[in-house]
Amino acid sequence: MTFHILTIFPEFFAGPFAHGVVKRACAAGLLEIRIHNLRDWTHDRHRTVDDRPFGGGEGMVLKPEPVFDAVESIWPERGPGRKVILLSAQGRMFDQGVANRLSREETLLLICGRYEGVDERVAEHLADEELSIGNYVLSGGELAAAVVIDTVARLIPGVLGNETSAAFDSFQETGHGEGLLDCPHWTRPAEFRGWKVPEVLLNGNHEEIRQFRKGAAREKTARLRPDLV
Ligand code: 9D3
Repeated sequence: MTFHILTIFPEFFAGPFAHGVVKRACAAGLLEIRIHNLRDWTHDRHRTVDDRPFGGGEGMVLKPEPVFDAVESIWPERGPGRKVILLSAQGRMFDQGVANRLSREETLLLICGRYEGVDERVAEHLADEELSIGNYVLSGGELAAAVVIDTVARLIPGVLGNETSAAFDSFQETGHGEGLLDCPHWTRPAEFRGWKVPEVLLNGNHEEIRQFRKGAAREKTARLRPDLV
């Protein structure tokens, strides 16, 4: 699977993709990430990508011309398996279900919004979809692009060494079903600063352990994420 990223901060992505699963997926040839500097599609001396909003108001708006020119030069032809996604605070919410759907695409081009926003003609006439990663204010779409790529990369067959892992739909597959949060985990030492690991996890009775984990997952979900029960 290939991701293109269109951004005014190409150097931002040196960090997020240089570790762990994403780095290994790229090294294995299962994932390709190509970063494009939006300013490469400007023509003036100052490489201008923004302008003042029509109608007045605070802040600047990303101009449409460099964005359209960039997408049309990266992809002279559009078509199935080539999806353009605008990352913006106004987008539809990204979640595990959206990630599963995107993981079935061949190639995605992520446009990172900046400033007060992006000229609406990009959302209306260039992007296939507009996505937000949550109800909070970021400074731009770069962090969101890294989140989307990290989440989708894990679902590409072979990336986690598990061909069937892309099949699930719930936001976390726990094996407990029910769409619960994962159960809590403990490791050694069995006692740390006086806090003991639940005895049942040490007794080797796998049916009892399974029951305990299911109950613990239910309890924690009800307490921290009542919206999921
Ligand atoms: C006065 C309204 N503005 C807030 C100061 C709106 C606004 C403009 C630009 C809010 C955020 C941004 C920049 N954010 C993104 O480009 C963005 C984003 C986000 O802010 N939250 C969640 N997901 C995303 S994806 C891109």
